[in-house]
Amino acid sequence: MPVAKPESCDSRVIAHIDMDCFYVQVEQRKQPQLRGLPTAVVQYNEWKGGALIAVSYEARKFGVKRSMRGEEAKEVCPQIHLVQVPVARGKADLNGYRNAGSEVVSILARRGRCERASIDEVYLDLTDAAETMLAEAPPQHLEAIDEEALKSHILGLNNEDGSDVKENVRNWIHRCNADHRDKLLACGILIVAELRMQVLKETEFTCSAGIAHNKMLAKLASGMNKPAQQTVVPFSSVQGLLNSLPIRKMKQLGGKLGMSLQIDMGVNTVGDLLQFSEEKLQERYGLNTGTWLWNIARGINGEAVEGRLLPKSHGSGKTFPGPRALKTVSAVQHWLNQLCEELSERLCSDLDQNKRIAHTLTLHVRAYKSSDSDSQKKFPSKSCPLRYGTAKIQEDAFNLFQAGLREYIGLYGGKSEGSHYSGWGITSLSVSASKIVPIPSGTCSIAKYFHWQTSSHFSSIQSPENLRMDATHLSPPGEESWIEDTIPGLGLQEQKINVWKDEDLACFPSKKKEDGLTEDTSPLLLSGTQGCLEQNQNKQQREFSKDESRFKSEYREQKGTRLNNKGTSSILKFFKSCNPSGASLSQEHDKTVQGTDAQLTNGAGFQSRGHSLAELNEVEVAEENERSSCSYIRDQDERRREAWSYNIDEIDPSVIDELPTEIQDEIQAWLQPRKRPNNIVKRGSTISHYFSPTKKS
Ligand code: DCP
Repeated sequence: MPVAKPESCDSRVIAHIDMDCFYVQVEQRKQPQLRGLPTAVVQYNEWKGGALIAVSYEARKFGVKRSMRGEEAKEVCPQIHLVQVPVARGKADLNGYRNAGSEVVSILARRGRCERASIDEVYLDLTDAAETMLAEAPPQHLEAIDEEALKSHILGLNNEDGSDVKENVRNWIHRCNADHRDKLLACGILIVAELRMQVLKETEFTCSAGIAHNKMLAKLASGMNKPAQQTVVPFSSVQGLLNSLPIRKMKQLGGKLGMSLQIDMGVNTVGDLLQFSEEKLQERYGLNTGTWLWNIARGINGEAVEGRLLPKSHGSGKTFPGPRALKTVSAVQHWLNQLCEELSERLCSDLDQNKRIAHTLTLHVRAYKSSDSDSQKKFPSKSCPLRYGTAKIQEDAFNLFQAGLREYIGLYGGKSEGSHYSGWGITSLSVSASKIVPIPSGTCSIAKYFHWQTSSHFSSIQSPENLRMDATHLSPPGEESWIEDTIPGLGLQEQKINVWKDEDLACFPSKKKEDGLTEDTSPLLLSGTQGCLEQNQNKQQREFSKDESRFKSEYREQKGTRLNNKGTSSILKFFKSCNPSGASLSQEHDKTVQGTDAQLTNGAGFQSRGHSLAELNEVEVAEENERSSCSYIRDQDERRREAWSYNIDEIDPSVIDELPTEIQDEIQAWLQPRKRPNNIVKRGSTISHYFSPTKKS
């Protein structure tokens, strides 16, 4: 549940930076001949040309959508270039995209506190930088304002017909009588424009940005004018922005809470929330959430930008749709081993590069049973303390699977071993490592840490009670010790969690004890060996640096001809100079800068990110009375599936944690069993209403 945080009394300047069609840009940088052409990145599953996961803006103009498969995209845009996501270990390899995201983060972090929110999104707290600018070089005295800043969209700025939009922006930035908050935002406009140009020069990626007084508003604004543009929300325009915004579009309201607001309270837009007192909302949703809801209706959001440049968790997953479903324990074990190997590599790399350690291993599974007696039952997710070493992670993940399977198929169904098919199918597997915390600085404490972890695990073979205790010990400081739900499942497997058996430790070396048992030894405890951690790491680093140096030399070559354009002051000029033939981005940009056109383009752009739920809600209302609750839910799922045109089995589970939060919310809402709505109030609340050009903002 969301928690209300008091908004700091001093004004803040927060930016949300969102990369444009990110995976496409990464692929276009690798193949510059694709720049400016209709391009899409497709998933590794090649069925019907593969599912599209990122679509260039040039392709979007032809009606290509992320929900399509490659073949459909070819139908609407025969000249489209489809690039397959890189594959490793038989699954999508996102490392190239993650690294590209890190390049951007490292540039953005130069001007303020930076929080990496997903694979392609970042929040920045620019308050200090803006205050400094205001004190030292206030924008109202600036004679020359950068072109890119002048192209900003300032919500509520009156761009009457015929007026020069850039001139209006210049005047807004120059206002001497503006209040302190708007003056800070004016600084934010200049800083963000400069940062975006810097990102473009150093990485060749364009991004869009929202600039406002808090994270919530900045995030809403960044998607409004894409690609390669920035949108500002002055305080006076907040209510206009929120009033007709569909409630489910708000961060944290895409799931159960948003659904309850619609179903139980008849709230379809953020503006609808204004009718409820804080007490009423607290009565219904508890003190914290009630206050949080009351606040967001008024654009108040005190959430701080966390200084976090690294991901909160690591995951590796794979889907097995349709006939590819895994039907034997040995097939599951094979794939779990692959996934754990990748996870282990990433953990080692994180440990080595960032000195961070993960504490919890979680297994998520999607499954079906062919004896359909209890089709609603989900395969339970299971967690346990994470032990470093590929073989250990593989073993623990497999044990978690066995424990989950027993619960899923019932006590007597668990006899399926080896290659024996026993009436279930696994359509998705993912392992993740979470509760990642920095190791206290200094090798000595790292060594102690591992020693402690090792001895904790020695006791974990004894009983579920010990497991519970271990979890408490292993929890990062200040974190809740363990999720109770996960304990019973582990109890079932207690005899199988045998830390002594590991011999194939890809990450940490083991040494044989005299009694024949194997003892964990951290590479950090073993002077001289440094273990496979380093070997893995060196291998990875060699690969990365090979890629990197290849990129750098290509980049240097290109830079000579393309990037040495010191006089270029805008993204438009930049692309014109570096790709005269691929003018479509420039055209798109030109078009979107033109007032009304801009809003229409926004509507389409935003719609493609998640239109279907908002539209669907209206269909739900119209048809609600005709359905029994059971078939209703089934139909809704079907309908939602069609509207979203995304097969749940095809969403790569390993990427979900890294995707933008609204997509995560959407997936979450989709996976949750739905209540039957009984009092939804029908309102004109589609996303297209929100972006309607006639709307006052
Ligand atoms: N992604 C994915 N699977 C999905 C959705 C997205 O793998 N179902 C990946 C590909 C995207 C990246 O995440 O490039 C970022 O997602 P966004 O929603 O930010 O979309 P884009 O960056 O592609 O486009 P936009 O310019 O609309 O933000």
